Amino acid sequence: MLHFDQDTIVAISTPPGIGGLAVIRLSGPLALETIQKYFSSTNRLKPRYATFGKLKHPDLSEGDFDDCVVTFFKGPRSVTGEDLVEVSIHGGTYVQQKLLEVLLRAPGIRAASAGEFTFRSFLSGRIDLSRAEAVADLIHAKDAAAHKNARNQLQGKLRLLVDSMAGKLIHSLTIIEAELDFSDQEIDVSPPQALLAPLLELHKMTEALLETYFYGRRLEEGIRIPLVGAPNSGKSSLFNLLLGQDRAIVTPQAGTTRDTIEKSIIIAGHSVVLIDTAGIRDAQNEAEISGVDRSKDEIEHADLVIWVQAPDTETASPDKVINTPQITVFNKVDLINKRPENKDVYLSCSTGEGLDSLREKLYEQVINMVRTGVEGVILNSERHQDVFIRFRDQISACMNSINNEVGPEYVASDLRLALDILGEITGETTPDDILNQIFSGFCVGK
Ligand SMILES: Nc1nc2c(ncn2[C@@H]2O[C@H](COP(=O)(O)OP(=O)(O)OP(=O)(O)O)[C@@H](O)[C@H]2O)c(=O)[nH]1
Ligand SMILES: [Mg+2]
Repeated sequence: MLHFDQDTIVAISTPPGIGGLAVIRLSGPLALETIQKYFSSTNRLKPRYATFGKLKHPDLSEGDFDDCVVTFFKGPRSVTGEDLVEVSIHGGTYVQQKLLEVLLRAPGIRAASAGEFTFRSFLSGRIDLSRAEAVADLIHAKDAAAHKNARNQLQGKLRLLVDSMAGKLIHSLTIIEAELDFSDQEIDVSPPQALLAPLLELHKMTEALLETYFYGRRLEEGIRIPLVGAPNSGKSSLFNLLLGQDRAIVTPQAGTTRDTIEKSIIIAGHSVVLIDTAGIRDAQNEAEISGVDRSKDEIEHADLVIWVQAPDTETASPDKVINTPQITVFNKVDLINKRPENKDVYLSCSTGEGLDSLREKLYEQVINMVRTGVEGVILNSERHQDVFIRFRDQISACMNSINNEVGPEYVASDLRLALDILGEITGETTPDDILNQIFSGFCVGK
């Protein structure tokens, strides 16, 4: 639970466990005073200077318990907007715990909640909500594409886009309010119909933005590519080859794979989830029936399906026609002389023939899925999607009001509501419970 208070908070800001160095951060009015009780150095702590010294612990007979480097940032010129102290110490669990223990004993100091440092940055106006969320995305980014998207958002691209959309709404609002103010006077004001064109433009822009969400989710979760086909066609053999490790069990017996197995690889800078599945056939026993159901489920949720066929097996197909892009792979070409026509890739898992061609096709398909976004913005969070859906609907409501020639005061109130919805992206109008939910999703120390 996040607190709206002025307490000084402390937390370890590096992942738990033994590392090279650990950073412990203190933020709040007592940060400097508190660290000075336990830090000794020949140099004075100056803002924005790193100072080498020793840490003292009142309970330890040896006095010093670690060397450290302390950096002090005087508020408001710090990331939290408050006095902030960062202590770099050796990354051993004992050393970290000892320092934390002694700091938490100091009066007026409490342990930070998850995301509380970033929350304070937000409260002090150092970053808006969309940038705070990008911090979490950046930490979790698994590949170059997700990292680039998080960086764009962190650098404020979403904020800029929202500001420009809000600017357009405010312009419309000014026109309507002028009409309200001067409607009883002989002054020429624009009719509300003049607002339809800019509102339609905003509507289209929002639609385009919402269309990026599908790709944005793939950036977060990875592009899902199951290998499907009849039992024994060589799905698990291919899965292992693409991963470069013997992850799935391969045997000559049809029906070897029962449960789905997932593993991520990077293709064209994107995280791709490869899924080995049970061979599709009219299964007899319960375990295999469940396995086949799971295979069909994977086909439903796939972004791209690799269909594996082989000369010594039946050709499996799903119960219904699927619209998902597919690559048909004809495997075990080492066993035959004459190849069937119209397959995308002719492969032999035994000799490796055709593997490069399959890799090229996978690369092309992944590149095909890449979207550039609107002004560099790709929506990747459900919260943002929800806000923009409500925003789009509110813009429609504004246009309807104008078309139905309701009074300008109603149009103005519709426009204000749209503006409020947009403010939820940057945090200006975001309810407290949503803020809590967002920041508590961070780790402690961030
Ligand atoms: N000759 C030849 N044999 C292959 C090739 N690829 C796979 N096999 C063999 O075919 C058999 C089945 O391979 P798997 O990879 O287990 O097939 P699967 O599609 O995963 O089978 P299920 O899990 O039962 O659905 C094994 O004996 C493999 O060694 C190939 O390219 N050439
Ligand atoms: Mg298998």
